[in-house]
Amino acid sequence: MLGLLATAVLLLPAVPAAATQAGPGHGPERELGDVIPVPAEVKPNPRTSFTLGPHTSIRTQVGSAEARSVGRHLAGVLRPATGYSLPVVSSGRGGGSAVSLVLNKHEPKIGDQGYRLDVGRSGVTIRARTGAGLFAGAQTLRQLLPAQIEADRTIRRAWTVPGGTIVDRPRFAYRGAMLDLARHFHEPAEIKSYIDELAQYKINHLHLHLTDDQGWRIQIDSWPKLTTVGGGPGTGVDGEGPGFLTKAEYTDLVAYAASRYITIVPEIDMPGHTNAAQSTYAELNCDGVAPPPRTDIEVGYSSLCIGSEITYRFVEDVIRELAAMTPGPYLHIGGDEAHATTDEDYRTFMNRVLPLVEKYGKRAFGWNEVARVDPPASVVPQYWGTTTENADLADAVARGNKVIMSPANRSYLDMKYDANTPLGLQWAGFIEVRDAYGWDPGSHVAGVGEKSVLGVEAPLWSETLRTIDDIEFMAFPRLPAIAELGWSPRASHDWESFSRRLAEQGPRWQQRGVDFYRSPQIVWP
Ligand code: TNX
Repeated sequence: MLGLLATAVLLLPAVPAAATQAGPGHGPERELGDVIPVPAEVKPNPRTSFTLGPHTSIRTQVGSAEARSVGRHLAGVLRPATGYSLPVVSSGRGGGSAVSLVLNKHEPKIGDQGYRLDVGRSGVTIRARTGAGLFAGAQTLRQLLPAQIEADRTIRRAWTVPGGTIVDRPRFAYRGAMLDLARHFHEPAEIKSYIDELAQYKINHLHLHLTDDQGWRIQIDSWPKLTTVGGGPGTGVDGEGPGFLTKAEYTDLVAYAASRYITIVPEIDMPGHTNAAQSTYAELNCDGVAPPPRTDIEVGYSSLCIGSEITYRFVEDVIRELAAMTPGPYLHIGGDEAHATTDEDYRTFMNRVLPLVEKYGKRAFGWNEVARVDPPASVVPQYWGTTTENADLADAVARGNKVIMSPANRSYLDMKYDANTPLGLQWAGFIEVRDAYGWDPGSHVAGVGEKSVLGVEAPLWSETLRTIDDIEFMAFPRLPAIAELGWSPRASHDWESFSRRLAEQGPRWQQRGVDFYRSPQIVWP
């Protein structure tokens, strides 16, 4: 009997029926639209699925450098997994199996950042009005391919994309993430690997918190000791290592991010959170005495000297140099937790500094406290509160300001998941993935409606974080939740659907070596 059974097993086809049904990945066959963020419109057509093969090429429009660079990026991520050569060729050269990238200024229904993706039997065509749109479509395509595509070429898989059409565009123009280099410096290579992850979820801004009480992490030529001292040894929390970005490193990061359609938003926090600068340059203090450097995690004790002209020379020098190396439109001036600055001084300071940002061609971001000074409508307050009412913010919106939503009890990636999370803080509460997903940026704060929201952001403060593994463990799986709130239409909001699609990201992170928290709220494959 036993022997017979064994024979029967041996006679079974090499690929068991169950596996055929299950398709290439784990679990059920991927459907068109099973990606994060979920696309705006999905029309599946099960009869036209496309399989990438050894003769597939990536075809880009003749003469379009943008389409070509997106094509090269796509080939770069798909070649190592498939082992296929996937040559990037100009359209018009031959027919056959292809992924085609087409720029068309008049493509309907997709806006400036969206795309249309058609999957037919002989290929995939991505159409967009801009390079950003093509890039977004390419990220969708990556997620529609089986998870193994990014790592394992020893297992033979069918690199199949489900058939049909996606028409997709973002709900909000700004989808951001933030890294805090001031509390612990993160190396350029770590920032780049985070950028690579962000891009896959259609995050298009990376805010860098470059200065704080502990450290100063960006080279400023006119005040060189900011980095040689303020970015020197022992300036991380608890006296950890040195670190700062040279101008060359910053410029290289800006370019790296831009090649993934991500804009860098640099922040210099002021008039509080300035101990690193004030302990380095005595003249930045009202009494002319430099305070000792600090690497504890207290907040709200430092303030630039509001009545002193040197303060504004310093601030203008920093803004001028930073603006000159920042091609993006935004420059963040902090403004949070200025508890050591009187309300009147805070107003005086902002009224002098906000015009400086404009003078150097940038639009100012500030933490939501900046709304208290009735800033011009061009200023963008970033909401980090934990309540759903904030009169100053609502008033700013009534005056015409646009805002960024990053409520600390929902989108702060440095909050612990639960009481057992080894890293992170908990002042805004625990944030499980369902909490991160379960809010609506377009109606979260009373009086701040959809039209006043420029976008969302997921900040990650680094008091307790050192390595890229630490960053990843806190960001995943919550970052994709914030990314979906920023991109996908409000009507698509659905925990069951999101959590199922999120589960599918687990094997992908594993294969890319990305650390993540195995939230018990998700049924991981
Ligand atoms: C509050 S959020 C801060 C930061 C801290 C963070 C820790 C904000 C604008 N200020 O200085 O790093 O909490 O979660």
